[in-house]
Amino acid sequence: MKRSVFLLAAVMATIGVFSQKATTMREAFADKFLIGTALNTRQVVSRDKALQALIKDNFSAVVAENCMKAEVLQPQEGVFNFKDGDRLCDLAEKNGQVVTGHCLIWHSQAPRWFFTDKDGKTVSREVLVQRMKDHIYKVVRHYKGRVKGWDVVNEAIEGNGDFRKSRFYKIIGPDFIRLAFQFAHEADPEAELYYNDYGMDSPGKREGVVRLIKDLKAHGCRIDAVGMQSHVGFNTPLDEYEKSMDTFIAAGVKVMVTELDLSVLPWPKGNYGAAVETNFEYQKKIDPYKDGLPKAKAKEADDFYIKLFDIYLRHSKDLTRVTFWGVTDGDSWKNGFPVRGRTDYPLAFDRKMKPKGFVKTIVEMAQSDKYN
Ligand code: 9MR
Repeated sequence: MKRSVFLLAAVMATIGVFSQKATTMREAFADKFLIGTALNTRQVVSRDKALQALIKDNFSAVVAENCMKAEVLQPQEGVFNFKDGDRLCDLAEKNGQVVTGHCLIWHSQAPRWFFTDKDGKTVSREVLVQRMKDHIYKVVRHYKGRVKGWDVVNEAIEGNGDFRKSRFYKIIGPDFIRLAFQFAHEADPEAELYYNDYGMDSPGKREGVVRLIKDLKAHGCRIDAVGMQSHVGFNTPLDEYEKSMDTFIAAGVKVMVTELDLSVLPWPKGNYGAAVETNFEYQKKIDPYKDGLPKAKAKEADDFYIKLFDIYLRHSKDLTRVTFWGVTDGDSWKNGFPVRGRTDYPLAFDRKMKPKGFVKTIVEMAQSDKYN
């Protein structure tokens, strides 16, 4: 009798009944960091069961690709449109996923009215500070308890470390950043607050961001994490990228990878405005994988992603989230930027919703003793 129980247990263990091996990113990274995706509204409301299962099974966190930006949330002064953001939160709550708010203050996709009065003249510092405050208060309070943390300010620093000369900067001065963090904290003292930017592998940007972290902390502002967007390419220097991650952590914040994607396409040089439409040869050269990604390129992308996740897993004590900027390749903004109408392959799932080769590898890596 005992022998047959033992045999049964051995058989069950062999077929995996007792084994705890995770098969999805969500399970595999559960005790490491949140693993997220950006969702557009079409995906949020989609009735495609396979897509909904993919979103739920693979990701523990979501962020709105566009519908929580100021232009959408407050298209006219005092007129708020929370519908799509609310739907994203509904889905996340149904799926047990953490929501990040993206983003409160950004020079791009800020509504025009923010900066001008009724006669079209540029507003004063006082007016813009008040508008910023009203926007942040209203939005952060609306999502209180539903959004874990906010990208408070997005992309305010140039590659050389200087402040971007945005309209917020020009009208208010560099303290617009501090004020935004202060207002967000007043509106929801529980919410985590992040500074988010791209091109974080550049030494100049790294130094500028560290100066900003120190300034915010010196003024008693809450800042929980720096978001490294991570729109990377094969030529992104990973040593510099990792150095930035280490430097931000040493400055006393957590880090998050907030908008991960890997473009496999050549970055066009010069202005392709008209040439793209008119010169077939030229267009072909910068859109080489329209009919599919050659195996060697797919392997190069897999290897690059594996190197990235090696960095992420080695930093999992201080890295709280890794979010892909989209679900499947077909939905990525990269197909339209910096040239419209190309075919890129930047994400974890292909156009048929199949996981890329690297996904299996990083799921295994997450569970290996190497990163414990
Ligand atoms: O992916 C977003 C795309 O659909 C929008 O058209 C674009 C508008 O500027 O914003 C994209 O998302 C950006 C994000 O909000 C901030 N970092 C850069 C992202 C890619 O441009």
